[in-house]
Order: sequence, then structure tokens, then C-alpha cells
Amino acid sequence: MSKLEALLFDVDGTLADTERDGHRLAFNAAFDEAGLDWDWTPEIYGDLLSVTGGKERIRYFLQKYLPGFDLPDAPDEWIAGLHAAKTRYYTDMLAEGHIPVRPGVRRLLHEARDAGLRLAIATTTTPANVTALLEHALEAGSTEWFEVIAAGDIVPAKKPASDIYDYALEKLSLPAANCLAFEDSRNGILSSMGAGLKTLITVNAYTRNDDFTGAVAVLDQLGEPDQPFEVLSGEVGEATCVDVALLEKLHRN
Ligand code: XBP
Ligand code: MG
Repeated sequence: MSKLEALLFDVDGTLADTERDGHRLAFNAAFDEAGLDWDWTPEIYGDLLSVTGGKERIRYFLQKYLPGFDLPDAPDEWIAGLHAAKTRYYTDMLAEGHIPVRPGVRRLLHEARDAGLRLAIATTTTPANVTALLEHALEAGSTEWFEVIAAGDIVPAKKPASDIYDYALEKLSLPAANCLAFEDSRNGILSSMGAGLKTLITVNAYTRNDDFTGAVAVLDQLGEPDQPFEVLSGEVGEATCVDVALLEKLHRN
């Protein structure tokens, strides 16, 4: 049987609830700054989340909601500029402390480090967003806890493709069998399972009804000793919050 040696974390929706009141607002601020009257409501954004990656999401929005929009010459550069402004707004929001990590995240990461588990990140978001979240929402210096931060355009195909997890595993020099992934979405679990990883899901408001077939367990949150998780599917025994012992059990099963 393979020993659990490393944990690979998605970021958006998993480490923190970043989408509705983080990324979405930053996109809208960038649109406003560019003189565009686009308003990504929480409902529209829920649909746009079917496409991962901010630049890809803008393109999808234009195709689906504004098919007649007259794109400037050099549309890729224009979208990249819009997206760079969005990243600026988003990282500023994080620096101002607007977005906390989800319940149980800080505790579990400390416990995992104490237990000698190796840590990595596999996300579609821009690297600057990951660093800003770790440093401001998790803990100053916590970027160093992660041996590998696989993010954004480092691979050509974003989730649901498995490329970002394949890349992280290669950098860790570990087979998927020795690792466990943490995800929150259908696109995320398609990516992690595509790389052969057992995957634990914590849902959020946007992903609660996603199809998580194949997950080792689906929970509403990692939980804290005084804030138990709700089990949506999977067998967790007596546990009421995710700790290293439960991760080892889920990985073994
Ligand atoms: C997260 C995303 C990201 C963010 C935006 O998906 O889809 O694109 O919404 O980030 P996952 P950027 O959690 O599956 O990795 O704008 O920096 O691309
Ligand atoms: Mg996610």
C-alpha cells in the first residue's frame, strides 16, 4: 500500500472562498476602469465559472453574452491588459484582508507540516494571486510551506485538463498514489483525478451541486474541533473535522 507523503491543494474555493466576493468584484472593477459597462452579477459569474482561468473566462463571456462586441485589434493583448488590471484589484483586496481562509485550512496545514507531509499547490489562478492569498489570508511566510506552487499559465491547458496536477507531481517527484488532492469543483476533480489523484472535496455555494463522482469524501468544509463538518458523501467514521489521521484513512481506502 502506498504511504501518504504529500498534499496538493487547489486555491480558489478550496483554501478560500475567493470567487463571488473576490475575483468577481475585481473583474468588475477592471471593466469599470476600462470604461466597459459589463456587470458580472453573482448569477452570471456562476455560469462563467464553467471556464477556468480569468482570460479564458473573459473570452467565454464575450462569445456567450456579447457576441456582437467589437474587439479591438490585437484582442489577446487587450484581454491580457484587462486581466492584468483585474489581478491588481484582486491582489489589493487580499492585501487589505478582505478574504479569509476557509475553516480548518490553517489548522490542517500546521498539522500536516508537523506530521512531515509535503505540501504543493495546483491552481489555474495567476501566481501573484496565490502568493497574496497565502501571505495575507493564511500567514506571513506561508508561501515557503509549499514545495511546489503550480499556477496559471505555467501549463497551456487549464483545469479540467490534468496538466497542472501532472506538473506539480513531476516537480514533487512523487507518484500520484502517494498523494492526496483537495478540490472544490467539478473542473477541479476532473483535473486531479485525471492525474490519478485521490481527491477530497470541500464544496462552496457555487459548487455544492457539482458531480463529484470518484471523490474519497465530499464535505461542506474541513471543519474545526468546535465547528464540525457536514458529510455530503463518503465514509469518515467518527471524525468531525479533517485531521491527518482522517486524511491517512481516506487515502488508504
Ligand atoms: C479558479 C479559477 C481562476 C480564478 C481567476 O479555478 O478559475 O481562474 O477564478 O483567476 P480553480 P485568474 O480553483 O479550479 O483553480 O483571473 O488569475 O485566472
Ligand atoms: Mg477551485
